[in-house]
Amino acid sequence: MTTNRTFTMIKPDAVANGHIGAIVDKITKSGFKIIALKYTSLSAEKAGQFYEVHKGRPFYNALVEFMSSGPIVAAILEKDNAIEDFRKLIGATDPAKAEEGTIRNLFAKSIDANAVHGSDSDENAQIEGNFFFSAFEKF
Ligand code: DGI
Repeated sequence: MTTNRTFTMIKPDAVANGHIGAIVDKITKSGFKIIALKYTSLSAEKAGQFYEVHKGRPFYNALVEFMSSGPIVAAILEKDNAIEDFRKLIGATDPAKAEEGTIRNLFAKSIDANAVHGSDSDENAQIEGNFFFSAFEKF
């Protein structure tokens, strides 16, 4: 099923560095509508579940530790072609390779702490949105 929604997190590095406002501004100015938004945090257990697909990869433990190191912002966003357009807006996983003007180019320092998450498929956007938000929180 194709949807026009994606899921994002502003990761602990970007929250700690005071970039929530600038990132949300960039997201909304790029045409994404905020459907749900939450300031929260992940326990190591929850972070491990969220990134279960990467279990066994060399960076998995560091990723789980980083993602549970401080508060995050979770959000569901809506726009035509949301998945692809949002991946373009955030830029490459490694900020050193992210195009100029992308969120990771502007706000991320390293591949480990890369400022934002963006779903990579409609199916994962649904799963990830449901991980953080109950049905009555999503309009
Ligand atoms: O969808 P992305 O966040 O761009 O990338 P992903 O879903 O493949 O990986 C999830 C996160 O895991 C990514 O944002 C940062 C981390 N990661 C992915 N590949 C590597 C990595 N971290 C390190 N140190 N090295 C990697 O190759």
